Amino acid sequence: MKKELNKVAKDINQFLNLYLKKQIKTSLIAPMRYGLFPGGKKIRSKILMDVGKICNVNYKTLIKVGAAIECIHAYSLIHDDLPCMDNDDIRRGKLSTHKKYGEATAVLAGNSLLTLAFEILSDRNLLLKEQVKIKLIKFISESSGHSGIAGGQYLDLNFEKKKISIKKIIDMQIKKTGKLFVFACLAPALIVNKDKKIINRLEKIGHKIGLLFQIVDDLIDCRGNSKKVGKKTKKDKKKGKATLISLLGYQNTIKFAHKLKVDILKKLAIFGKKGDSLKNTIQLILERDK
Ligand code: GRG
Repeated sequence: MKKELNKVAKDINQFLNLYLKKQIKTSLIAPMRYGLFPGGKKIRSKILMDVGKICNVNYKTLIKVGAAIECIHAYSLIHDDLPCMDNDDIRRGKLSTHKKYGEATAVLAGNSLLTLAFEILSDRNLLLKEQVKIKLIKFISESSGHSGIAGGQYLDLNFEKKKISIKKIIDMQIKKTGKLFVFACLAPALIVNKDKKIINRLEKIGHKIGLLFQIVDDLIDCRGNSKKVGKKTKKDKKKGKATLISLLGYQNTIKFAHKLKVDILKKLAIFGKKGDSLKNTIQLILERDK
């Protein structure tokens, strides 16, 4: 299982490395590379590949779509670490991008990774019909903006040190983290033009996987093994972050996560054996310790 994840990570890094080599040489390439490489786990791209198996989409095509997802993800991490956001000095086991290059450069490198994602998805070498590319770009834009990652981040910062209902916390986490997972779940279905029923089901699955991923992230923060995780931990409590743990406690949050997994597996059942790879990734998400 981990082997498959590592292969996806390697193939995406290889693609991105070549893609950046072909760019005009500017001073922002180095901080962009710093935020991208060696990079994180590539879980979102693994999910993209898993759904690709369900929808019979070509692996090489999905590597390019995954590269776009990872650019947006890396951008969100660079901006998340800034002093005006979560103010973190360490990310992926090294200095966060603004600590290494300064705040202004980190903001601009992040912005450039966002637009690089759109460049990759509109590239002529991505062998998809123009109409499909437009659909993907529209959907990844919606997932990243005010009704997606940026909107979720706004709520996350706004909820600090306040008593927030479980419904609102879940809504915030689905936006902040879940929306990119929804894109990963839906992109293969959009590529092969699956019917509305399948699209709706994959959208729900994506929301739940994203939420599960964020809940496990909060549990990892609470357990607090900074060395293993490659970033500072036990921050959520200090910052007064609104998480399910802050509301339900650690043990009940674990129970919540297990229920969520069962729920996802039920929703996946209609795909039969084709959904096995995705099922394994969900187990990996639940069991992860970094
Ligand atoms: C509009 C894209 C965009 C960003 C601006 C800063 C910001 C708004 C949003 C922050 C979103 C954010 C950082 C959510 C947390 C998601 C999360 C759990 C990140 C950790 O993901 P992993 O564990 O990281 O997959 P690796 O390092 O493995 O890639």
